[in-house]
Amino acid sequence: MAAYWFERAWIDDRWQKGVRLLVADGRIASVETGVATMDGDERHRAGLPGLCNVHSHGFQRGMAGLSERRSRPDDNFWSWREIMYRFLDRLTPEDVAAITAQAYVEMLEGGFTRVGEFHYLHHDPAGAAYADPAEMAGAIVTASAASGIGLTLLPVFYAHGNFGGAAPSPGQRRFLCDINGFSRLFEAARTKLSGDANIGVAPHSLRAVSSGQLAELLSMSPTGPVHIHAAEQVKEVEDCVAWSGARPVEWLLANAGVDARWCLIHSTHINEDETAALAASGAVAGLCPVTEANLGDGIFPATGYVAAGGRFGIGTDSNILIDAAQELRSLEYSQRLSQRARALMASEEAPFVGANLFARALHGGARALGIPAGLAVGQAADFVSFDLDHPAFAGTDDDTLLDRWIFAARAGAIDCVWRAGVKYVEKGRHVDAGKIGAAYRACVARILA
Ligand code: NGQ
Ligand code: ZN
Repeated sequence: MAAYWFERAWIDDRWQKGVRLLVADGRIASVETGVATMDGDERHRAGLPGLCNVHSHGFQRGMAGLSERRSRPDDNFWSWREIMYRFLDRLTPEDVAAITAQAYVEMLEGGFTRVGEFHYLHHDPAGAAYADPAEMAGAIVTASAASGIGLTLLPVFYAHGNFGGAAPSPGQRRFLCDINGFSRLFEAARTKLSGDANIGVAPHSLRAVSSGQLAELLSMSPTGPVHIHAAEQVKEVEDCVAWSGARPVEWLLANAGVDARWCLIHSTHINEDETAALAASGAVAGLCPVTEANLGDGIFPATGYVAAGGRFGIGTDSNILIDAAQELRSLEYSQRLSQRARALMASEEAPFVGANLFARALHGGARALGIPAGLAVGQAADFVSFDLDHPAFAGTDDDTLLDRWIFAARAGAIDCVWRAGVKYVEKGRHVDAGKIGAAYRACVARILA
């Protein structure tokens, strides 16, 4: 049994003073508030639950910064995707494990304690299944174990190149399954999980999956999370309308039984009716503001969605830059830039933007990954401490603490990060950052040589 005492900790959606946590077997055994510290407690000044990263493609970390060069006058999401397909073309399971472990180290250092890995790079470079169909899923599990991060594995079903069952492109060959092949892959992946890892199903997008296949996938995983990319690009919305007469989120809400198990990744291009209906569905919008800016996707109507009662989680998606504070900051700034106003992701009852963003991402993220949220008895001991000596916290008070982290801290605000009761990050650095970083650098150097 380990004991931690915090001057203040984020319990039940607010800062509470004098918080003592007892941790046993990776879980929180007791939470006391308003208590004094005792001999033997490990003491910290501010503690908060780690966030869920609802959407990651781990391998894409290996190409971060390599697609920022203009190659044609109309560089866009689709030309970026070609670069991304060329990067993944020859990756081995060992490469995927090395790159993904680095991404997960950065996630822990950036305030995330669990990741939803939207995993679609399944097959060998020729597009043939490995002898173990879940070999690549095993690489993800290896990366999560090496870093310590919690894992929600989301094996992706991918069968078509566009709406209406269009043939896939050669660059997509490593992603493709039929339903039977996917069922074997899914079950083989499940057997690789341990601890509190869980699994969900991820139809890649309405571009890649037919409606019949979607129904089969849902029956394959009747209780876990369901994640799908939706309405990220305007062209995708137009193609969906041409195919079905409905927009992607509209189609899903009308035809797929979207409920609290679902996380609709991006949902960038939604009209007012879709905004209200998505909010009412109980599903989570999986927002990835840094990637969405990087790829030129557009701006999610977050203020209207939240006003309608909508839930969201945040994801690092392409892993171009991994940092929970940066995702939340980018979300607020996208709303400010488009509405030419300030302090938007807040309300009269919850006027501090940072606290409001954090609480919403905490709850929405946990729902999206199928786990309970926050620091409470029985839950995984996944928490973060701040270094209150960081200049951004000067003269801090509880109300503005999260605003200072999200808007003003650059780097260095996070001191320690515990995951399942193990301290993986100390003074802002992962305990195995040296070893995992060296393997990562060698891997990427080899790929780029
Ligand atoms: C992905 N990523 O699957 O990695 C996608 C691009 C697609 C993002 N959307 C490919 N950020 O959507 O077809
Ligand atoms: Zn994605």
